Amino acid sequence: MGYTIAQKIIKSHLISGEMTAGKEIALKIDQTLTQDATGTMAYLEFETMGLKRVKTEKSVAYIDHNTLQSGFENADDHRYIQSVAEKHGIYFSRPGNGICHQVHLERFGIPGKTLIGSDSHTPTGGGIGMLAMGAGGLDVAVAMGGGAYYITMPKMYKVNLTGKLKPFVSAKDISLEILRILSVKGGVGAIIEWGGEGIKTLSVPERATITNMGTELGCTTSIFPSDDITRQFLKAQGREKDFVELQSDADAVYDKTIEINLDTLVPLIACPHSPDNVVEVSSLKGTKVDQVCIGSCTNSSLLDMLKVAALLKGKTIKPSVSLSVSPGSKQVLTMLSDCQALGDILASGARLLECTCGPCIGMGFSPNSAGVSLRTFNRNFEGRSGTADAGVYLVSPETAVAAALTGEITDPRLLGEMPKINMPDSFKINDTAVLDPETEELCEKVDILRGPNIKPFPSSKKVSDNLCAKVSLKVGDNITTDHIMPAGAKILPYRSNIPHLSQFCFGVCDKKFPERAKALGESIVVGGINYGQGSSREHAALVPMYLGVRAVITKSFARIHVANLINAGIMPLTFKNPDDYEKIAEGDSLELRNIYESMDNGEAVLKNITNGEEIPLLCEFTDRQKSILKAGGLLAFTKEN
Ligand code: MIC
Ligand code: SF4
Repeated sequence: MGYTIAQKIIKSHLISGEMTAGKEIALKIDQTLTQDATGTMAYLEFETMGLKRVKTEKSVAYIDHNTLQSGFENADDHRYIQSVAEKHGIYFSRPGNGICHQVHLERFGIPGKTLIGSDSHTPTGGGIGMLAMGAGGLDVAVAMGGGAYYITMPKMYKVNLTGKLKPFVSAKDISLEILRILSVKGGVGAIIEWGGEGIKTLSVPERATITNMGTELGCTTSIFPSDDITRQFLKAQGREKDFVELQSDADAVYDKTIEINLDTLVPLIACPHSPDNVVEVSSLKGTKVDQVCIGSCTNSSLLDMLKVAALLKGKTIKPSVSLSVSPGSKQVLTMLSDCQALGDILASGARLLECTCGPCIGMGFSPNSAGVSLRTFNRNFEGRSGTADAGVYLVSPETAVAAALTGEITDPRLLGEMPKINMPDSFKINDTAVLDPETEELCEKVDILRGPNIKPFPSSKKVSDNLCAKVSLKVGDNITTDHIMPAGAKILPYRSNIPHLSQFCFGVCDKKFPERAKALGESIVVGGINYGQGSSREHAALVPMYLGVRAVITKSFARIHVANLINAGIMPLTFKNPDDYEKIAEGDSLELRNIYESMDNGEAVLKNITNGEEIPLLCEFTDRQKSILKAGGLLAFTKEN
């Protein structure tokens, strides 16, 4: 039996475990990336390991999220990360150099290598055939220290593309179509390989849009073959030497195959508040639009920006619309400016934002109250934009421009003729905004610069054999980490200050949660399907841990979050019968006895003291996970070992 592309990379990086779907495997990690919103915590964790240098082939620290320096906090965190990077052998991408995923694709990604990043959109690297996965900061810290990355061996899905996209239909519409087909939980436990004749019509930036947004399917990662198109891209980036060809074997076996015919695809749009709430753009024709944002790690490549510039050229946006454009990297911005395309964008009335995440994470440019915002981004979770009652829609750059020009949701095919855009034969290369680390001989001399915003890491507790606690919160299906630990310009600067962050925990669901959880001392949270989807932020586990949450019981979990809970020493448990979710109410007292024995059996019986119900739960953990929980989290476990 042959191998899929992902299986080939896994096989060549396997440290331990069996390559059978559902079993735990340990992988050697070649590259890591961090961004600043998760990086400060990741480097604090790395520092506790007491290592002199990172042990990866390449580790890069990006500053791209917390760039709105409205106080000392973000600036202090940037300096901290810069000094840690310099000291410990990590490349440092300065603020303004671009969004981590875009820059990593341009300058560092290598087909066939493994990459983990403390950001859920790390799978962007799958656009050039990397096995690239999002992870919690602590897992990235361990990988920087040379430790393995543990995942559950995924199932293999294949998406076969046939045909060719019609004008005004683009890669983003392919992403939205697969979300429409599979939903935000349809990829959990799987790696999605993209193939078929249709991929030959897709450039690397288009492929990267698709692997980027694959994250929204909940999958472990997404990957394209590394072929001639990949070679061309790397050559244009002056990195042809990094090219290796990667294809799946003809007799590779997939657990599921999905067919998409590009010829019949039309412009799509994801409605509030979920990326899988997808309909045809034409069905919302005439809906008034207040704001349009173009950029984010999904659609900020040079190709995207050139399209936008060509469509805006010589036109003026509607006075009722506020349009922002954030190029993905300094390279993109420089090339846009060199070819005058930037002038066309600005002349249309657009506002140019920095080459950062910006509005995508609520870092400025929040919509007006009850505003309708069309964004080329990947997430439209409730409240994420920074305006609680805004309606955020996800669209392609083409649909975004159509809305900016007409002031309403408009099928971009009505814009006339699509200008022809070509990928350049060579990109403009200037890596001055990437700082090399200090040499091994001199690194001792580098001082770490710590600001007052960095507060001590909260200590976790060991999982004890018995737990008796009240339910501090009961939530529904598809709760995102943006619900658990919201982001935005006001909160993000405190990512290295868990006590401060804790005031906002579960703010989207119930503002009284922090107070209640604190008063209870220890408590349990109950959730529905796909709990913890979205961002990789380990803060969505560390903050509940700080507030005394000892266990989370759900119908199912998202991959990165469940790992973060275990790393924080919080027990993730699932209902054996999902309907039993109804047998627990907020405020109920729950009891779990003989937890250690239950962990060994994989099953536990939960007693609801309040109503007398006995509820069977699954507590299936690997030996490693059991030891981490018993030690009180991965940091404590790593120190013990
Ligand atoms: C996001 O898109 O939600 C983020 C902000 O990039 C997060 C990381 C974070 O919360 O810092 C992610 O995707 O993991
Ligand atoms: Fe940044 Fe948005 Fe991409 Fe997250 S999804 S990395 S916030 S651009």
